[in-house]
Amino acid sequence: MTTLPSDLQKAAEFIEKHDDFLLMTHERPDGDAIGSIFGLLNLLRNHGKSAEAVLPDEIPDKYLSFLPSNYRTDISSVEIAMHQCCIILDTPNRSRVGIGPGLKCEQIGIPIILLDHHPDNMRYGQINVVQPEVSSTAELLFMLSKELRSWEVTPDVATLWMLGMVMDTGGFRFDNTSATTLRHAAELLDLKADHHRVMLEMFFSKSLALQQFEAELFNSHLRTDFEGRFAWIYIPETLIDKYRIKMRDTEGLIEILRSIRTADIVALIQRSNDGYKVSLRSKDSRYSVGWIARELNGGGHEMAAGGKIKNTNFDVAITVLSDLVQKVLNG
Ligand SMILES: [Mn+2]
Repeated sequence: MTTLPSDLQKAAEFIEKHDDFLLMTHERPDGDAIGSIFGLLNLLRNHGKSAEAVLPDEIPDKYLSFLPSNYRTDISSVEIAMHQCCIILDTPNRSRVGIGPGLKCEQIGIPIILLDHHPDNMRYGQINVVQPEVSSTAELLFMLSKELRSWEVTPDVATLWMLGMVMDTGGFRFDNTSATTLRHAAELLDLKADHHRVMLEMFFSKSLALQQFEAELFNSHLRTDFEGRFAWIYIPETLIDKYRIKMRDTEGLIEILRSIRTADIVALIQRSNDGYKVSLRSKDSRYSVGWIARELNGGGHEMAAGGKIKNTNFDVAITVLSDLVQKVLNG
């Protein structure tokens, strides 16, 4: 009996047969995006393939020591066309691809391979490896590397994928941490991933200004509703200015909010051009923040998602959000 190759095997076969890759991920890249793209970049280059990564958005400070010196921050459609194919990582739909201003994902005229773990992935590639049961795209790439026969995963690659797994699982605390995730993490340690460095840089390297910003934010701006079941913070721009914080360096804030015992749903709200950007987390699979995010023209996972309220009136925006939250909490 012959079994059909899986999408992962198809992707591996495609990669083995091609020589020139362009790598992309989502805008405002997080730890999984960064670990995934640079781990794969190094893996491809280590095996004699030519590969480039493009990340137009600025990268949070805590990741800077993990970056290779040579990656692109912009690209033109002519330069895209010079590559054989494009691998897009951790990005559920075309509009979230970090391709830079003035270019659209639809203009990528070369074959696209998608590797992602978002359940709402739109499968906009020629080969779509979408596995929502996998903790992170970094873990999925490690699984891909096992399909690439005799391709060695070097310590630098293992460290970057460990970084992606650690950040998307919140240091193996979130419910996307399966027995398989931990086995894969153990295998990465066997491959000499620098776990200690990842943990030090991710969780024990906060700037004093950021710590003080967080303290004031939680003291003065934390609100709770519905008997504490909904905890939320609006981050005032004045506070960001006071502590000279860059918003891209506040990735872990929402996890502090999620650690409040009574909260089933938490939200972090920021002003954006035409309204408010909302990041959402749930602590219980009965309460889907994925649904709320989709109602707010966004998306993500069921327990971690984000959307946007297109109204510049703060009170109106908060009412829109809390009405949706109330619906979810009341089942
Ligand atoms: Mn991810």
